[in-house]
Amino acid sequence: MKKVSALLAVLMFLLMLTSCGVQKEDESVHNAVVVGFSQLGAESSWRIANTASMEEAAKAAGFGLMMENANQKQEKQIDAIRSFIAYQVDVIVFSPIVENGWDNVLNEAKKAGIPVILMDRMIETNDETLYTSYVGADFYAEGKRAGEYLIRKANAMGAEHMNICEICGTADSTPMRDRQRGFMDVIRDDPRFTVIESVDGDFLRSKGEECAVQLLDKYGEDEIDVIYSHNDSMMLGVLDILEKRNVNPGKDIILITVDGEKEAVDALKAGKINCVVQCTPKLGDAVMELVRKLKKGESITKITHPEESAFTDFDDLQDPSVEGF
Ligand code: GZL
Repeated sequence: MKKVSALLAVLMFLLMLTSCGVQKEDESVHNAVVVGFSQLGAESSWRIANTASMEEAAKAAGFGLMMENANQKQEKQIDAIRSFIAYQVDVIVFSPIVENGWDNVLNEAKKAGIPVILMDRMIETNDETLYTSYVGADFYAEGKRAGEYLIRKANAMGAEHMNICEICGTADSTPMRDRQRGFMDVIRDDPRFTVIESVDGDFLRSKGEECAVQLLDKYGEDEIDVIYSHNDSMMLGVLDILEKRNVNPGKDIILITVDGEKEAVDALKAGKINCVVQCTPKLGDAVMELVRKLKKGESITKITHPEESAFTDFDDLQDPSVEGF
């Protein structure tokens, strides 16, 4: 009899262990957070660094990351968001390639009860409830920094007049619209400055080269005093062409760019670029912190801008803090 009761006790103990085990496993599965992430493409070093930041932050947070790369196509981003809804991810994060055309798919996410975080770029909508939060730069402030640098540089040079060529990022994207608006708002009332042309470089180095050829062929290097590029990739394409044509970059033509990738900051240190406005790609930690708060039912801020500044040829460029990403 004693053997039977001992056997029953062992069986009960094993059953208890396995049931706890199953429950623990259920809990761990149930609590696994899955983030659906639609990345717009791989057009620049900034974008590559941004993707890495998201992957590293998700891993560090212990979150699953379903990432879809849209290769610069809005329709692929919309398809990706629909697949995240079907999969019933916990949170959707995406960097909208352009500002318009998102209301329908974001209404589908809203109906599915899935919160949406905009990372890097903003959308244009009349319904602010379509997204829970935005994490990304204040591009208008970045554009203003570029304009403020140019005024300081013109003052230092005693320039009477400067012709400016602007090389723009992806049309209708937030960084393109606001980097242009901020820059123009600063220089507009200063009679020393004339923007002789704005061209579309789509944030691509190859198109930056094409724009430089087009502008130099049209105006000649003597007619162009300043080139303002909405990102480093396009500016590095401009540098390639200026050097091929024996135009002294940073001297014959003032070069102002945005992002802060290492190759551009190194060109600043070499005197080939005059101003690099910072735009950090490292947004992953901020995004995943918002995801963590959302999952715990905590309230989150609607807008998060990272701290940013600018490196210029007025700075001590030997300072170790002057470095690119
Ligand atoms: C800015 C980001 C822009 C970068 C470009 O936050 O959206 O897109 O400035 C990138 O380099 O292509």
